[in-house]
Amino acid sequence: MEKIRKIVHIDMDAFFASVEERDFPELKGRPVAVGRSAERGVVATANYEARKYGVHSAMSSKVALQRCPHLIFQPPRFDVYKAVSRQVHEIFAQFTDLIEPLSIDEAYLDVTDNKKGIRSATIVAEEIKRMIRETTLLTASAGVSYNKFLAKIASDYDKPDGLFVIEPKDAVAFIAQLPVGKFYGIGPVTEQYLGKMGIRTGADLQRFSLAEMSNIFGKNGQFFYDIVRGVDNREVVVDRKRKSYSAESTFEKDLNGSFAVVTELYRLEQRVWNEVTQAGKYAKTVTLKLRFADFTTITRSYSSEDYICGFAEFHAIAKSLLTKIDYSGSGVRLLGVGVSNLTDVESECGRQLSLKFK
Ligand code: TTP
Ligand code: MG
Repeated sequence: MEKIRKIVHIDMDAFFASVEERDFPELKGRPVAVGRSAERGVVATANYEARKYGVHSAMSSKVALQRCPHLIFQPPRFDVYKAVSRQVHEIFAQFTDLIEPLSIDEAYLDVTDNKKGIRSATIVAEEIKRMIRETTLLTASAGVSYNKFLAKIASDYDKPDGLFVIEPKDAVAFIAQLPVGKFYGIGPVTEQYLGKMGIRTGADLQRFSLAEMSNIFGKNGQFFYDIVRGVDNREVVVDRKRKSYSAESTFEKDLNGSFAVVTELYRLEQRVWNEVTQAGKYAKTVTLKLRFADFTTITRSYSSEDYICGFAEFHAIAKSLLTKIDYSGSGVRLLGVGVSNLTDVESECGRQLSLKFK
């Protein structure tokens, strides 16, 4: 029989905002967003106080201020967040080498055979949380289960400062009561679409056959069929080198006209650029993706000779790619932008900027 794995998922709580509160104690108890309050600013994250007002990641700063007029904006300090992320990673490495980082503040750990010989994954998770608190003065939430899907859902279930365990025997019942929006890969648009068919919980999904799941989820039918039954055999993949960074949005109402499209594109560019900057990467290639109301999808790429180092250059490239696509006759259903061809090395970027964008 296959050995039951012990997977822990760790996710720092309101990460950037918690670091700001830690370093600026006068912020304690007040609603805080990390980001810029400028006209086109976007909230990177908000503390739990601000979330009570409906402020959340990726929201425009303007809307955030409408929802919470006394919101305090803190400019991001990526170097500090990266340093904390490294400290947390060093703690993980004391337990296992099977670490799969998902983002700056999240990782999966396979602790089945851990370095400290601790039998209980719950005790491993408690230890990690305690060490994170002592070393960084910050809290993390932990999820413990026998696969990645359930461990990630578990860490989200009891946030902040949570520890939630899903035992194999409880998995199917646990999944049954989950709202579909909590499933990996089901965003607000899909959630709404499923809701129209009366599919609201895991139990609703558990009733479908594999063929029916494939009708709903296309090529992901098998994946969803398995996970609603608590089956997820994906391994914890160590040091998966990211080859690209991208962000895309499907719109509830198709976008019409260049103003709307350029505005949304700018938002997506900011998300991508934040991620790339946080990861300390430089990119050469920019790719733009548009899907029209009739589902036709177009992608366009441009590769720069030098690594792109400024947001302005990235924005100029993305915008010039957009001008090559004629979307005047059709609504835009999905918009995406990404960068690839990455390096860690800071280069002499932008040398030829003035030549390229004259
Ligand atoms: P998350 O773990 O998604 O969020 P969080 O840690 O702020 O809050 P939670 O307690 O719910 O885990 O993201 C980690 C950090 O990544 C977050 O602090 C800021 C950054 N981030 C962005 O810059 N833009 C985004 O759209 C998101 C989702 C996160
Ligand atoms: Mg987090």
